[in-house]
Amino acid sequence: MELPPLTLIPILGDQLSLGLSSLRGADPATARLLMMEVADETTYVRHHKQKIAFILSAMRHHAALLRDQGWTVDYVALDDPDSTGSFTGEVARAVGRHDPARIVVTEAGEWRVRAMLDAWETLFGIPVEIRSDDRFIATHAEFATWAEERKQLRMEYFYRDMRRKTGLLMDGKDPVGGQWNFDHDNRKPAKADLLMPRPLRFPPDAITQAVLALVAERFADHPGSLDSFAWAVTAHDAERQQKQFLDHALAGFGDYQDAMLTGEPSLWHSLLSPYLNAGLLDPLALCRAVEERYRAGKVPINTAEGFIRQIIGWREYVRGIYWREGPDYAHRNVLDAKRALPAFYWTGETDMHCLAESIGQTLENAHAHHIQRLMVTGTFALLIGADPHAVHLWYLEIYIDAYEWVELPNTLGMSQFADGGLLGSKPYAASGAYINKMSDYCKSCRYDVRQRTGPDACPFNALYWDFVVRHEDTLARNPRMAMPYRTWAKMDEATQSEIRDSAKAFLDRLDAAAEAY
Ligand code: FAD
Ligand code: DLZ
Ligand code: SF4
Repeated sequence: MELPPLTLIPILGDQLSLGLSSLRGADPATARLLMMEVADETTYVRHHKQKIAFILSAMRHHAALLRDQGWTVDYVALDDPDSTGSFTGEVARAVGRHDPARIVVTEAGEWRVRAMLDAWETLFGIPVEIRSDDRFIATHAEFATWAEERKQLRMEYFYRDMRRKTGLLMDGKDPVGGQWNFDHDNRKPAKADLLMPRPLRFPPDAITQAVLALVAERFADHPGSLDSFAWAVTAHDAERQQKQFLDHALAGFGDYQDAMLTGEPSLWHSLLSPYLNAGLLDPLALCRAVEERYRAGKVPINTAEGFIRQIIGWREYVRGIYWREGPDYAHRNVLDAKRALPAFYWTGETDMHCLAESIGQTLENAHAHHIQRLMVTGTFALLIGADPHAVHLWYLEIYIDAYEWVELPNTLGMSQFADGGLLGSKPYAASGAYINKMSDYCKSCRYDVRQRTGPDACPFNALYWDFVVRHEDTLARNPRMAMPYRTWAKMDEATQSEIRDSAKAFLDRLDAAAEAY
């Protein structure tokens, strides 16, 4: 009897969802699933050790789950002596093993990998069906249509369309609470107390322990520590953390979204980004659970709206921008910034307490919350004129949730303004006053946040003004920058020179340290 033709279904490391589009309609009897731990993916940037460990362990657990559900999975381990080390090489070997009639795959999350998938049909001489990734709410076509109609691509208007599309927090055609956005209620500093929410920690099981040993041995020269690894690596445990967040942290999320505290890495944040991005959690289901809490009177509107906006607004919007702008987006540099990123980004060893705290925690956990990424490490890199591509590579390698579709627009666009304002209407440049307002960092810093110049002055202060003046040609016409330029013009010349000299002295010290490194 003739055997029915096989379908080969490669599943990438950020496609760990049982409802993945490539699996839909497939017959377990005639489908061969292919999961590949490959050297190319583990080294295309120097990923934080915990990022590699998380993805490999989650892949191994997901393969076991798929097998339990009746699928046949070919699993290529990283230390397989026959491995070619690349997605394309491993698909080629699988085609050789199974002689499939066709390949079905869900689209990749990066231009780099998309180019590989696009080449397979010609390379293997069989039909390759690339399905859209419907774990996202907006399709590429929807985003393109929305963007085409506009001069400025502001997230807020896109977000309103996503509210209408999903029906989340809607009363008929109107937003619940009578307004779309409650962001102005979300700006409170926090105080540490014993009742603060804590994320769950998941002790490594045998599979994770084997992966941790592999990563420790093979990626010893990658940044970060494995010591505190306690991430969930299954959908089941990710759902437990989701529930922990909904029960204990969500209520404070809105109020304290921008707060930062020494020794408190997670505050009221969800820590769900690694699971959402790898496919262990469903973003829409999470938003519906948040809405349910709001409708049941358990959380205030500013919290529910603020959280849902991050997911169906920002997360979807940055993905839309990534695919719309194309692979060249990674090389934009409107401010012509060229400085090397300081070595302390990989060690946390700096006397600036805000940076030491944000980077130290990143090296320990492969995670930092949004305002640390944006207003501490991001703003500092912006102010010193760090090369935005180098900044992008740092964020891509160092965070457990980093894939280019989400990381690049956040870094290059939102944080470094290297796209000239496609994502943000003005650069996220700020003096030390912002960090002082939103955190307790300055209280235990060797620098004085109130001083603008001199050896004890907070470096952010002079650097801020130096940035403003350096980019006058590009930024002075921006109405949202009018205030700083007016303030600068009102300063007397002696003050202006003192500030610029102070910034120059700091930047010279940075450059000297970079040369010595
Ligand atoms: P929470 O504060 O609990 O927020 C809930 C969820 O909202 C997040 O899990 C995330 O899925 C979503 N979200 C919030 N803000 C954003 C945003 N700006 N863009 C996209 N999704 C958002 N997020 C990533 O997932 N991967 C990245 O590589 C990444 N790189 C970033 C780089 C920079 C320079 C900046 C400023 C932000 C970056 N973000 C990135 C966005 C954000 O910082 C993280 O999503 C968030 O800190 C993850 O922690 P959490 O799950 O506790 O988030
Ligand atoms: C990030 C990553 C790493 C470190 N390793 C693997 C791997 O070994 N196998 C795999 O399938 N995926 C890995 N990934 C995630 C991929 O890089 C990701 O799927 C692509 O970047 C597409 O978004
Ligand atoms: Fe950071 Fe300046 Fe505050 Fe020190 S004083 S923690 S460098 S903002």
